[in-house]
Amino acid sequence: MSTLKEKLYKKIKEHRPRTTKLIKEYGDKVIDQVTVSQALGGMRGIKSLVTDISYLDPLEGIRYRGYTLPEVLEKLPKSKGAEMPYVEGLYYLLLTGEIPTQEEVDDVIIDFNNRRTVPQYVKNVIDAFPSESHPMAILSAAVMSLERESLFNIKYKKGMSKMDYWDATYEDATNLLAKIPLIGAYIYNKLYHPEKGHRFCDPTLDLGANFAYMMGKDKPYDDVTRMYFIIHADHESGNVSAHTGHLVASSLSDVYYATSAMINGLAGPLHGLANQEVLRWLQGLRNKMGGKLPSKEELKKYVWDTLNSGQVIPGYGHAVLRKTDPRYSVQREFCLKHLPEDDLFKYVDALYEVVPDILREHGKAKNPWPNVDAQSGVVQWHYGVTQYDFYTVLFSIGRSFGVLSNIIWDRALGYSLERPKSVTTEMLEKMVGID
Ligand code: FAM
Repeated sequence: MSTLKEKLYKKIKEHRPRTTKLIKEYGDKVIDQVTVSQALGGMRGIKSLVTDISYLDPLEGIRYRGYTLPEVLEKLPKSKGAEMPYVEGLYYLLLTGEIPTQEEVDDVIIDFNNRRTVPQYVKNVIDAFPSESHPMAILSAAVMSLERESLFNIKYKKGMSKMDYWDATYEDATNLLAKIPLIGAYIYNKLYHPEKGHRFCDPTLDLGANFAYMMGKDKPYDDVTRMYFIIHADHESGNVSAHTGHLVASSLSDVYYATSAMINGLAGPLHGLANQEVLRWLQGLRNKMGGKLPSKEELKKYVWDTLNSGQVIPGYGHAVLRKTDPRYSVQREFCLKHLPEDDLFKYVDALYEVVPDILREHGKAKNPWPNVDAQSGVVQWHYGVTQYDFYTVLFSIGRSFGVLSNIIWDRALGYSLERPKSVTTEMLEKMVGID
């Protein structure tokens, strides 16, 4: 058993009694209530899920196992000369709650390298897609094609004990996480650079560096990759992608079904696809301005025109956050250091000065501040990944680390099949006294 898996099992055995005690001794305690607007409005903010992997505070932003993003980026081990930590180290932190040593990360890197060969039949599935297919549809199908490899399924059919579900789920999840960056790179090259063919992974490189290599991108794209996957990994359990993965897995569908479903949820323009919508919107602004930086008045007009046409401002607002997204700030720091003169970065920075006030004046958005998507595409564009339909594939790869870490723990703690209750409109009317 790898050191990560041993450490994880130790943590699972320590944690199980806490969950059991809560259910057995405090199961009837009320922790929240549900209003009509929540039942009819997307269950906003209803406290009805439990995860220890991450928590999202509306005013502080995300914490992974209690660490803020700047703390995660500062404390996790990095390869020599790298600015951003190993993604493998993040997996260790999300699963165990501990910052790994360099040796512990090295062990995970070797383990991932041993699991990352993508079978030819997956590549055949990807190649079978028409070239105008959306890369998210291809990614979702490619992940599904791997379902035949599920160890959980094989063991479940043989009568695996519930106490061992976590083990088979860990194996499936780690196998998939080792492969999904390579699947993403294969999709990129198939859709956008068929003339270049496909590179084989470099066994001497960690996940982030190898992804950059397979995408055909030079430094610092290895650090861009590590940063991107780390800041997109998890955002507590209630967002569409995280909750979909958790929900599907609650029926004991294996990680391949759950990850494919998660990807499908992330593909929505109000969720993960917003990062490509931001680029589309920025390109529209740049074309309108003929490439020159707009004045503050021209910028304000462009934002108001978008709102008055009934569209949202992509990259702004959030269902939980009520401040600037720390994931935006981390990327902005990177841009200030590496691409301060980038055209699109200047547009994003200029928008930061005008959009919040306009959204406040517009009077609808509860959160007028930028979210992760306002900045993420600009970094990719600068380093030559200009096909913004692909950006949500990058988001999906990062988010898989958080969603799969949660699913391993869901099975370890014996979380049940999810089954909230629905009511009819007529029942709601009676509850509130409408005759
Ligand atoms: N531009 C214009 N209107 C906005 C807005 C924005 N950026 N954000 C919210 N609103 C509107 C929203 O459409 C709603 O209007 P209606 O009452 O007419 O439906 C109203 O303000 C209240 O919405 P809210 O409660 O403030 O936000 P929600 O929790 O309903 O929605 C978002 C949250 C993220 C879906 C919403 O802010 C939005 O559509 N943002 C633009 C798309 C985007 O950037 N999505 C990515 C979110 C990111 F965190 C991610 O998941 N990757």
